Amino acid sequence: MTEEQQLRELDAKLRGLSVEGLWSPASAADMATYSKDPHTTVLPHVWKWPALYEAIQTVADMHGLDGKAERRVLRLINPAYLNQTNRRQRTTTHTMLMTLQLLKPGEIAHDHRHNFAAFRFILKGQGAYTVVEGEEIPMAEGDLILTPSMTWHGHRNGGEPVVWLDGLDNPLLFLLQSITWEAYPGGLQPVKSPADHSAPRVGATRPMWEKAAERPSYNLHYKWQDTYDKLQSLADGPGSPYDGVALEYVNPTGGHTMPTMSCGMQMLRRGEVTKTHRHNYSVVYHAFRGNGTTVIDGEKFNWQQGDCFVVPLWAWHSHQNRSASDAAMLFSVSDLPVMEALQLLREEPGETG
Ligand code: GTQ
Ligand code: FE2
Repeated sequence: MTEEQQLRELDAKLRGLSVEGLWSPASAADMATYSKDPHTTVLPHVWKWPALYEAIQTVADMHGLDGKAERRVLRLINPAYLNQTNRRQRTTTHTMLMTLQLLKPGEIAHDHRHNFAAFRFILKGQGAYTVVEGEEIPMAEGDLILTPSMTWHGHRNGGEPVVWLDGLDNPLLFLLQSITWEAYPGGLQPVKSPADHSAPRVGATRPMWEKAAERPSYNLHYKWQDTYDKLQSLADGPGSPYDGVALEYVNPTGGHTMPTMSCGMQMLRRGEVTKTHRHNYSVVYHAFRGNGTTVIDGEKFNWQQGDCFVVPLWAWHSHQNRSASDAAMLFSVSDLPVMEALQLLREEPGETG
């Protein structure tokens, strides 16, 4: 027997013992792909708004929500993951899933809760609201509404067709093999007495008889007007060299939006071109206002209002507002908090910047 044959025989025997030698050709080939830079399977991609909007309207015209699906949702699938046979791996990035959702007048998307966290960024329409843990939150254009892990939530519409973007961390929870989901018994949770739920929780008062542990440590509703005013107040300053006037939606303790996802809104002033950098978290953007170009690893990706696009982790990137007269606004979500919590966060400036 040759040495090679002996090794293969040993490999087969070891396999029977549920072990594997690092000398196997497969192991060696895998080791050879390691380098000082991370490798990602996430691809850069732009989803154009007109096609997305037409698709969600077409399905809304075809049938109501009842019995067809839990939510009327269009999943944005990264081209790299279109052929994944497991539905849970057909996602926008390896950690995040973005979906476009439409709720018609009179429709109810029943209450449920899950341990994957989600948010809604409202794009179009008035008169719908999301109920989160008994709080009725009106959905208005440009608002961000959070449904943190395990919060009961559902959507109801008493107005026009309303369209929003959902962001979810369930690809990450899939990887951790920890996804849970449950329907609210009876379908609809009771709504608490009307109150201004959008009031800032920091410095706000609370009934003393509520146990401290029952008080949510998050803000559920970020109104567009507040975000816009803050952007305007910073418009004449230097901003960030890589992102322009960029805001993070912070939780009341000053931390990231949620433990697994950081949401942001950045303004690129007219003609603004940012410097190039890269980091080991991925970002999904939505062009809320304006037109621009994002250069990702040397390739130009043009975006118009309504488009969504992905900047994969460790890809060099810079943004440009193509308008000489109007500001561009980019809504974004990233998995930065995950990398930070694991003490794996890395960022590098580009050569020119
Ligand atoms: O609106 O609660 O896109 O539970 C995926 C799962 C939206 C939602 C999605 C969900 C929701
Ligand atoms: Fe949900």
